[in-house]
Order: sequence, then C-alpha cells, then structure tokens
Amino acid sequence: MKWLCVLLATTGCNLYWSDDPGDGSGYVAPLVDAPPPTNQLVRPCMRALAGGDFAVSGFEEIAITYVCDCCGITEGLRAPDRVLTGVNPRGDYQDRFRAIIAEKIDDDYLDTAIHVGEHVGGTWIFSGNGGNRITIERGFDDMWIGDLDGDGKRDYLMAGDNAIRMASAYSQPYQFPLVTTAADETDLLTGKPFRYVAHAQLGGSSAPDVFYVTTGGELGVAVQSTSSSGPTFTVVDTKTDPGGSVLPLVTADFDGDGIDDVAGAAGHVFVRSSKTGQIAFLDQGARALAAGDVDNDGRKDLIFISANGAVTGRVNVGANGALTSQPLLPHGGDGLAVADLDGDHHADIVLVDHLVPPGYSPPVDSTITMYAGASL
Ligand SMILES: [Ca+2]
Ligand SMILES: [Ca+2]
Ligand SMILES: [Ca+2]
Ligand SMILES: [Ca+2]
Repeated sequence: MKWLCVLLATTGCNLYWSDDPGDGSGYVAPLVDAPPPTNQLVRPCMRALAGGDFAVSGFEEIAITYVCDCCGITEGLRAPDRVLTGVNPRGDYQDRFRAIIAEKIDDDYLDTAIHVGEHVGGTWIFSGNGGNRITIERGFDDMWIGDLDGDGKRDYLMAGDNAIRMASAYSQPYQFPLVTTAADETDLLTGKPFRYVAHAQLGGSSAPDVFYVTTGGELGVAVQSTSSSGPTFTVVDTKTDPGGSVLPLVTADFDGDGIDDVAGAAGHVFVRSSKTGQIAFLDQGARALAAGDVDNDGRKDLIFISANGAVTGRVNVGANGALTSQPLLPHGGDGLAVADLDGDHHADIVLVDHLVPPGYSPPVDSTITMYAGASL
C-alpha cells in the first residue's frame, strides 16, 4: 500500500497540478514485482466510481477517485482483455474528491467525468483527455451540465443548499464557465433539502424537465415552461419514501419507448417510466445503482447492489411500469459501476468492497473487482 501511494505521488500525481513538488523527493522504488494480471485492483480509501465512454480508446472505462496520504487521486480503469488496469492517474494536492458524476454533454459523443471536490471550488471536469477546474462559489450535492434554457449555451444545474439552481456565466456557446458566483445563479426550485437532480423530457416538450430527490426521500417531477424572464419549473408530481438512504439518480430508457426514464432509491428502488408517466417502487432497497446493457439487447438495464450489500441484481420494468428484480451476482459491496470494458457489447459490472466517505478513519484498502458481462 505504501509503495502504491509513493509511486503515484511521484508519477501520476504531478501531471496536472501546478503546486505539486514534482521533483521526485521521497521516491522509494517498489520492492515487490508487479502483481499478476487479474480482474481485481486495490486502491487506498476509494471515494467514488462511475462508468462511461470517457476517452477515444474504443472501450468504455470506469472513472475512480481515491485518497493517498497527500492528495485526492483521479484515475481511469480499463480492461480491454478483461485485465483491470489503472491509467492516467492525476493528483490534486489542494482537495480530495467526494463524488464523480458521469454526464453525456450535448455537443460531444463522449461522456464527461465531473470530479466534485470536498470543498467549494474544488471541482474538475475531465472531457476527453483534457481537464478544467471550475469554481462554483457555492456548495452543491449534485449537478448536471447542459443547455437547460435552450439558448445554445451550457448551464450548470445544481441541487443542494436547499434549492435547485441554474448557473450561467459565459458568452461562448458550449464553453465551460470556469467561475460562477451568486450573481450568475437563478433559483429554479427552493425551500426543500434537494439532494440529487436529473433531467429528462417528462412533459412532452423538447425542453429538459427535472426530477429531484430530497434528503428526506421526496421524489419530485418538475416540468419546464418558458417565460420572458427565463425558464420556470412547476412541480407536477411528488411521492415520498422516507425509509432509507437516498442514492444519486440514474437516467436511461429502461422501459423501451425511446425516452429516458429516471431511476433512483429512497428507501426503495423506484423508476419513473416515461411510458406510464408513473413512479413505481420495487419491494427492495439498494446500496448502489447504475445503468448498462448487460444482456446486449440494445437497452440499458438498471443494476443494483442490495440494501444489505450482499448481492447484485437487475431491475426489470414491466409493460405496466411495475418493477421486479432478478439476481445477477452472488456478490455485492459498497460501490457499483457498469461499463463495457472489454468491448463485447455486454456491459460489465465493477464492484468495490469499501467506499470511504470524507472524514472516515482509519484508512482502509478498497478492492475493485470486474465481472465480465457475457458471463452474467
Ligand atoms: Ca443555456
Ligand atoms: Ca422510457
Ligand atoms: Ca439490456
Ligand atoms: Ca463487456
């Protein structure tokens, strides 16, 4: 473990940040040979992971973040031959990351990984092979980047701090605003402890509508309309499921009508089906959720780790929107990501046995295991 941190601190960590010492001081050559190829990797104090098509490699990847003695590390995981390999580690000596948000940003066929810092202003956007540090002068729990109001320029949609807000701060189409202040913000919904936000076309128009979940387990659908003063959002449906922990929202077309649906967990797993227009609950909770096409039928499937962390399963959406589940793996864990790492069109599942929240101690190793989709 120690050598891993030292190695990263003297190689990958100095690729990006200007305040890295960069002189190799303290470097100690590893005393062990490289481990044999495997479908497992160990990283210290993993915080978060997310699957996506992040680079022009021909294969999907998993973006991960973990903590060394000195800094927060971001890294990609690839496995074109089903051997998990870490690539392109980068360290931030000023902050550590608490979440990764994978987004399809509208003018780019690749996914973008947003690494959210523990502190205000610590957020990085990795798009393709480049990175931008963005400073949003307000704390937030979740974000989406896209053109929310249809003016051809990117907006940040943020949930947290008792509101859902839009921030816009630039004049060029499809640039990332690098700094946003309170003056750049518009409050869209206020007065609730909004935790996670997702966008989907819920109201039948082409304007993105928003779906939110609060820390208290309220799920809400808010439909966009436009006025001369900008977009306004009206909450048209809510349900409350206060029974357990709230997870980030996942969007994909789970019911097969060609329109994205919104899934999440607040006590129980739920899916808001675009086909039925209703929110349906599963009779189980979840510790983690992700989407990927594990059976290669062209439709993304909703994958979940059970609430007790013991098993991994799949949620099926019936023709009437009702949810059922089926087991996929007799293994679970704390963390889940889904991506087609070996390029065979079956999404592969990556499980992590320990995810470590900010402030946790003592340090713990996190084991990452890949399960190839064709074998599920
Ligand atoms: Ca816009
Ligand atoms: Ca759908
Ligand atoms: Ca599928
Ligand atoms: Ca695969």
